[in-house]
Parts: sequence; structure tokens; C-alpha cells
Amino acid sequence: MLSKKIEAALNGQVAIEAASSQAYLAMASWAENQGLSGTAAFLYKHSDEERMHMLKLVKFINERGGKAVIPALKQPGTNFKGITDIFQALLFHETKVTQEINGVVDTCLKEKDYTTHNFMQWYVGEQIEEEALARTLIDKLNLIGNDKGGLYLFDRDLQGMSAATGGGGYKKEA
Ligand code: OFO
Repeated sequence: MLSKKIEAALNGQVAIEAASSQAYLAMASWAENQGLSGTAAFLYKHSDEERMHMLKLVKFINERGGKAVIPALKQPGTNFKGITDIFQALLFHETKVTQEINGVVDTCLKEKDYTTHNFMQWYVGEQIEEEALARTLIDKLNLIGNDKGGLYLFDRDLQGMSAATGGGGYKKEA
């Protein structure tokens, strides 16, 4: 059975994962409108993965005798200056998500809830991968600069990455 504190912390994380999914959906749609189909495929998949992160929490809360709260969502940002801006925003967002996850882990330790602590380790590992990938992509974009040929290849690489992982995004599934 979840304590009220843990239930609230996990529901807070449900809202964060849902907001992440919306944010990446807005980015995907922007990329699609720019003709960056590989980047769009990657971001659509990333948005799907965030929804899956949310669902995993919803199911865990309910299974452990709590009540998952499905949150209302704010409209995400839609004005992007360019593709580098997108990935910088994504990294910034993910570092904030990591802090939130660490906060939940901390609450688990304070509440001596080792089951939820164990469950949250999957999220801790996921964040390491997501932040590392975002940093790699930003490094590549910085190398490319304003080179249109380079951008074309970058977008094609993301398309390939998306196909290799069954439609985009990261390699791990829950
Ligand atoms: Fe990318 O954040 Fe979920 O966990």
C-alpha cells in the first residue's frame, strides 16, 4: 500500500511525463512542418515513449492500492527558432525531469518505501540515456552549424534511428 506522500509524489510524476509527451508532440509537429521528416519521426516516437512512462506510473499507483490522477495539460511551447533550439529545449526539459525523478527517489527513501524505490530505478536509468542522447545530438548540430548538407544527413540519421528502434526515439522500451 502506498503512503499518501508517495502517492502524491508519483502522481506529480504522472503529470510531468504527460507534459513531456505533449511538449515533444509539439516539437514533432513543428519539425514535420519544416520538412524534417526524420527529426519528426524521432520526436513523435519520443512523445509516445513519454506517454508510456506516464502509463507505467499510472498502472503502478493503481496496482499498489493508490489512485492515479490523470492530469489536465497546458498547451506546450510551439515557437522554435530552429532544430538546435528544439534539442536544447529537449535537454533542458529532461534535466528538469531528472531532478523531479531524484526528488521522488528521495521521498521513497525518507518514507522507507523500498518497493517504489526499486520501481523508480527504471526511470533513473532512462534519464541517463535520454540526457546522453540529447547531448550527443546537440554536439552534432553544433558541428553542422549552417551546413544544409549536414542537416540533411542529420535528419536522415534520425530517420534511420527511428526505424531501427521500431519507429523512432530511444532503444529501450518498458
Ligand atoms: Fe524523458 O522522461 Fe520520461 O521519464
